[in-house]
Amino acid sequence: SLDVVTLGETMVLFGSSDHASLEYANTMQKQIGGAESNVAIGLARLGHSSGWISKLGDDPFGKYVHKFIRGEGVDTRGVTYTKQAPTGIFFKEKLSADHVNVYYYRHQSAASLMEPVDLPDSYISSAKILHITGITPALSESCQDAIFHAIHLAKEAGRTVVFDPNIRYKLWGNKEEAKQVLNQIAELADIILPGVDEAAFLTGETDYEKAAEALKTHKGQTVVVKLGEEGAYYTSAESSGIVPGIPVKNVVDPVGAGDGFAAGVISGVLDEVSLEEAVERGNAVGAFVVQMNGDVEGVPTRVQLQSFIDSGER
Ligand code: CKP
Ligand code: MG
Repeated sequence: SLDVVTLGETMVLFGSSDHASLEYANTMQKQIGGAESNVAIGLARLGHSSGWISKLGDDPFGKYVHKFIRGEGVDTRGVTYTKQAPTGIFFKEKLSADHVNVYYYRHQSAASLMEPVDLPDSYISSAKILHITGITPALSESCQDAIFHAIHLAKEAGRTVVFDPNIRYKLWGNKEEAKQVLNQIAELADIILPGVDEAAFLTGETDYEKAAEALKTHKGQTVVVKLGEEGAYYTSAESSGIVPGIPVKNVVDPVGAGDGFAAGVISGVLDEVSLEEAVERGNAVGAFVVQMNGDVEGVPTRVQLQSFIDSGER
């Protein structure tokens, strides 16, 4: 059985290396992006076993996504194909290093057709950790059902559920629905990893310590609020505190930082280090990701991460 299983949509990503609006960009690079596979790849590079479940279109892009993820050492036995819909794609518009827009072409994509019967039940329930994000339930009704089914399987088996709200307003019909569904998932999760704005949106509390408290609806839950450059605030039944961010000399592409952070935290949880140390690892992986073009290319290997932490060089 695997350390971590995750499920979600991964798309082909077209990004321009020019700092220009897509209206004027002339060349595009073909890469991939998807929060859940970013995490699975991150974990694989850090030496853990991870599996990614999804549905791809029976098209060249589907095969490209599949091969890329499998090539990173992620288990893809839970991937299925459909002829009913294409693999989703999206475009990344980089106006400056920290001003990035994304444009999705994923409505009614192959992954949006995922439903509970597609899920390999014992594959999910046997993994130590289930990682999910708030993107998947925004894709379709059936994807929302699939997420709740997966959570149910993991909980029945006594596994740990890690939830990154990853709120994508472009995908949700309305904000109220997003708030309601994402809070419902948060209540079921053991570890919740919101960004500071997401925590405020979900709870109505702008103070992140209060928001983190409000997200803890039952004993034993851990909340880690990502504070961007400032680092992260963590709180559990045992401890609370801030782990300062790692200043980065040259931010090239911020997309994927949250997923790198999640991979780092989960890696720490698997290694049974303290929560503080797990959050430090999350910050470090996030710092790597933003220094490289692409959503997942910058994730370090275990060796790179260790020498970065040891060198104290930031
Ligand atoms: O929160 P992050 O910047 O780490 O998430 C980035 C990913 O799945 C990206 O790879 C993209 O494909 C997505 O989030 C998304 O659907 O927006
Ligand atoms: Mg995120």
